[in-house]
Amino acid sequence: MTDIQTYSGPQRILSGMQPTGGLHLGNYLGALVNWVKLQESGAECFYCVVDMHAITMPHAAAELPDKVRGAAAAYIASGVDPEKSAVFAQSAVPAHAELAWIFQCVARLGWLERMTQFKDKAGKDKERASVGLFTYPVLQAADILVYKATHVPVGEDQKQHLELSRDIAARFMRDYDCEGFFPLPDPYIQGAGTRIMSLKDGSKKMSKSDPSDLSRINLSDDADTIARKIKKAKTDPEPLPGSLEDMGDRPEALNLVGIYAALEGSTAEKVISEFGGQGFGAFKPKLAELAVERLSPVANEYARLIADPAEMDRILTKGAERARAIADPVIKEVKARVGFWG
Ligand code: AQP
Repeated sequence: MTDIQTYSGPQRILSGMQPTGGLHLGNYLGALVNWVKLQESGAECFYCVVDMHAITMPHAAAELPDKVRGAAAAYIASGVDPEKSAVFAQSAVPAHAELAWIFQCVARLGWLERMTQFKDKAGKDKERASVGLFTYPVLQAADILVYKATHVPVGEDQKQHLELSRDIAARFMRDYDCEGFFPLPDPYIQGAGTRIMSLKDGSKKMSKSDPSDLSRINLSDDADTIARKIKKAKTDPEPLPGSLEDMGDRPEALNLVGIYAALEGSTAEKVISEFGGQGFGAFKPKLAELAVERLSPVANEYARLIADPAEMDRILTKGAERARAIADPVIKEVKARVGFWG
C-alpha cells in the first residue's frame, strides 16, 4: 500500500455529479468528455456519484438508488472505463462524511457565507434551506481531500468551492501541524465554450432540474427525440452571420453554434465560417444529424447498462472498494491527528 504520508505520485483526479435527474448534453460536453480524456492521460481517476450532496435539496428517497445507477451508467456510456477509473457512490465510502465533520470544525462561518452557489440555490427563503446545503462546499472539500486528489476538473461556477477546499486543507495542516499532509488541489479548467445553455433560454445553463424537458438533450434521448428538441430549440429569424464578431446579442444562436463546435471538436469560428449566411432551417437539421451521430452510441450503451441493475451494482461495489482502499488510511490518520478514538 502507498505510504500516504510520503505520497508524491502522479496526478490524482476526483470529480462527481449529483444524481438529481438524468444527465444531459451539458454534463457530457462540459464534464464527461474531459473525464474520459483525463482517464486516458494515465491519471488515477475517482469518479463518484454524489448522492450525499443530492439530499441537500428535497428528494424522493425511493428513487435515489436508481438515480445513482443511472448516473454511473451515463459516466460509463460516455467512455469512463470502470476498470481504469473508480466509479462509485459517495455514500458507500463513509470517510467522506467523517472528514466532512472534521472540516466543518476547521472551516470558518465567514468563509461559507461568501459562497455564491448557496445564495443561488437557497433562493429567497434561505432560512428554510437545509444546513447541508449551506455546508455543501465543506463536504466537497472532504470528497476531494479524502483521496488527496491533486487536480479537480471544474467549471467556472465551481472555482470558488475549490478555493475553499484549498483554504480548508491549508488551515487543517496549520492547526494540526502537519504541513504537506494534503496536496493543495489545483483546478483542471474545462475548455472554453463548454458551458451549454438551455435550448429554451440562452441565458440559463442547461440543467437537470429545469422543469422543461425540451430545455435539454438527455443522454438517454433517442434519435427522434434529439432531432425534435433541436427543431423546437428557441432561435431567431436572422441567418447566421459571416463572422463570430457579428453575432451580436443572440445567446440562443451562439449556444447552438457552440454545441455544434463542441460536438465536432472544432471552434465556433469554424462553424460560423461553414454555415455563415444560412438560416436555422438549414443549420438545425445539420446540428441534429451531428448530435444524433455523436450521442446515439452513448444512449444505446446507457440503455444496455440500466437494463442490467445487477451489473451496475457490481461495478459500483467494486468502485467503492477501490475508493475505500485510498480513503480509509487517510481518514484514519486524520482522526489520529485530531485526537479521536479508533
Ligand atoms: N449546462 C452545462 N454546461 C456545461 N457543463 C455543465 N455541467 C452541468 N451543467 C452544465 C457540469 O456537469 C458537472 C456535474 O454537475 P452537477 O451534477 O454537480 O450539478 P450541476 O452543475 O448543478 O448540474 P445541473 O444539471 O444544473 O444539476 P442540478 O439541476 O441538479 O443543479 C459539473 O462539472 C458541471 O460543471
